[in-house]
Amino acid sequence: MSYCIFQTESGSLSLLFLERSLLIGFWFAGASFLSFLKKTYFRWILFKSGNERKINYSMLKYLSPILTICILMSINACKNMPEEETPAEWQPNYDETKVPNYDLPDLLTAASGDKIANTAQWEQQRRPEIIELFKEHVYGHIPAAGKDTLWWETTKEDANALGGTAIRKEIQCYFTEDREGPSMQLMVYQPKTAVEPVPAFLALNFFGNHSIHPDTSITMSDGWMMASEKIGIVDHKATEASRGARSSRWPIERIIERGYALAVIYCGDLDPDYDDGFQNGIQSLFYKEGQTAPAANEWGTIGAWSWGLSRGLDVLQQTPGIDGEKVSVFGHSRLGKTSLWAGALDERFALVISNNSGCGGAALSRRAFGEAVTRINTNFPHWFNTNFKKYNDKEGDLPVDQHQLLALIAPRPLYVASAEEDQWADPRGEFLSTVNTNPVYQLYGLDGLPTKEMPKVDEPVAATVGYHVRSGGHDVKPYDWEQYMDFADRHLRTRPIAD
Ligand code: GTR
Repeated sequence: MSYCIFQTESGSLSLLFLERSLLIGFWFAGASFLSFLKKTYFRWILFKSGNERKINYSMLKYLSPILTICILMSINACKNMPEEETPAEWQPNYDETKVPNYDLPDLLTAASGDKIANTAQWEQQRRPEIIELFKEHVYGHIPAAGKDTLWWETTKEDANALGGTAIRKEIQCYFTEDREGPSMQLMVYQPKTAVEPVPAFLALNFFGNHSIHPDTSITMSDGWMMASEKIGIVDHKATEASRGARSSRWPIERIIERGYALAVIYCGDLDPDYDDGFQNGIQSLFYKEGQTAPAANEWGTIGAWSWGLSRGLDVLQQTPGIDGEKVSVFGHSRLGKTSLWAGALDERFALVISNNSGCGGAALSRRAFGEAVTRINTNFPHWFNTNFKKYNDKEGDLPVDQHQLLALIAPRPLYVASAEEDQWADPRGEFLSTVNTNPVYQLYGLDGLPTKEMPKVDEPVAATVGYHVRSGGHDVKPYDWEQYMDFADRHLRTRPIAD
């Protein structure tokens, strides 16, 4: 993967000079040709009228000053050229020895310089301050204005899903009074035999709710989708081939067997994942009179997705059979960045899981290892707010780093997972960020992550904070889910599951 940024090497400058001189030369040649045509035309008119006289070609005497001006202008254009004009390759750094030296912003020192010594100070002073910084500089503020209407209806229910072991519901959640307005579909699988409300995992998915299981009775999502032949997306629309195309990431039968519910939402219902200037997502519901795009410090797509997760939680908390106090928020990759932000903002989430979330998720930005801020902002300008772009190639200037995002989840349980081959997401940066949350967990008298050493591959470590680096690449595997469910068992279950 490579892309161009621009640099000012002298070689590139001479090339640019040549290019601009040629261009100006072409303009001049064009102008001379037009002037020649004009003269020939007049000559013909004069000839026809019998008044031909000697034409004065003295214009040629202007040629040399014009050429000189052209060359001077060209030199000047190159001198004044903004720094970003000469293309060069951007290369990710995968070399630990080239990771810049950095100091992480201190979790327990407030902006005022006050030392945070107890949970009250953390909760009343430092935590809100850090949230504010993330809103202002990274994920954006959620506009206060807007119609925050939410109502829902169950549009489909299958009481015998998964061979009779589960109930499956499709719940349409509307954000305006009418059904034609923007809405999202929450699909819930819950164990059929549970005798009491069960804990649930809530997550966004990339390709529609129907992509997580091949069951043909699941309503196919008709929204815009990212192009993917492999998943069966044609012209940005789901086709029958996309049914269950992502089922390997969602071991639903196993989740049900272990006594959990699974609730999913297609992220594109909230904001389709492309840069359209925020016309088609839920952001427009929040625009003030005359506003056409979020302000520089307002939310982007990740902000909108995380807002949607909280609306999903609103609904789940009122869904019979679900224990609304025990909902874990889960997300992979860009949706892992989202689950972290949702979990940080919405303390009703009982447990937070980030799977391979990388840059802008669990990984420390200051390491600039693998995907870096400039790259993510260039490829996905709509994910974060506009202010975040100020930190392209300037991670050290960020007033926050990602360990602070993770620490906002304390004292609730947090699990971060990396994958060994997913160097793009910087597994080491994800681990360091996770372990650096410990001071806040310790304020609560809790063990955060019980190790300072990065654990070996496939050897999970966990106390109130859990971490593993799985063998293999960027993906969600049954192995990951087993760790998440073990972790949730430890933290959310007070008694054994009834059969
Ligand atoms: C990559 C992006 C990552 C990650 C990933 C994903 O292209 O660079 O930050 O989010 O996509 O979401 O699968």
